[in-house]
Amino acid sequence: MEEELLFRVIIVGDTGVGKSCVLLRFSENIFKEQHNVTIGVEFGTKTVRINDQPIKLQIWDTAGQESFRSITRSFYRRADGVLLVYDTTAKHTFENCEYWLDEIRQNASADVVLYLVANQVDLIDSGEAREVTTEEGRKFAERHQLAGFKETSAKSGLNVEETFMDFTRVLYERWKDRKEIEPAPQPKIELRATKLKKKKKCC
Ligand SMILES: Nc1nc2c(ncn2[C@@H]2O[C@H](COP(=O)(O)OP(=O)(O)OP(=O)(O)O)[C@@H](O)[C@H]2O)c(=O)[nH]1
Ligand SMILES: [Mg+2]
Repeated sequence: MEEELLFRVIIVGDTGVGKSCVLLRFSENIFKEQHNVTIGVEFGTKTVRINDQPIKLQIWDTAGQESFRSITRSFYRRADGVLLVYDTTAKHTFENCEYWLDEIRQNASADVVLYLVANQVDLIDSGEAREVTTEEGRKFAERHQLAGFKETSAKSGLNVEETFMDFTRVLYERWKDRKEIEPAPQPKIELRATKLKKKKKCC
């Protein structure tokens, strides 16, 4: 039985884009219609398997509201990955992704894995205007060399599981690559002072 790995993931993006709903859909497979503004940071976990390897995801769902930015900043440092979310039907939330990337780059570790999510795509099917095209999202992810991009709906569940699985796979591959590069710990060699015997003087 493989030992469980732990990856820390943080979800960021503007208020109302659906960060908490995406997490709730993934962790409990439910959807809430009302917007319960996240205060500070909330927390969820789920264990998944990649190639038979159990991986526990510790997921920090942050508040998009500006007044909580300093709390969010304190969570970047220990994150292995960041899920950056915008709302496909609200252009300003996509434009603000530049701001969120700056925040991440200034506060997270240099090798943090970034994944872009365009949420609320179900609204387009029910008649709401799309304000960000799939191509715009994809190009943004490419330009900034993000690990991946998906369009999701926390309401219908579209692509939510797939997003987390794909994201976890990237985190796992990176962990494996690193393990191979890092030299195996060397056995400790104890150095003991040994008394040198004085050579007998020759006659
Ligand atoms: N139709 C639709 N509505 C969604 C979707 N995701 C979230 N919502 C709605 O959008 C509103 C905001 O969702 P939240 O998940 O609370 O947003 P948030 O990003 O966590 O917001 P903050 O906690 O304030 O940062 C709620 O009314 C949700 O029901 C989705 O995929 N489709
Ligand atoms: Mg929230």
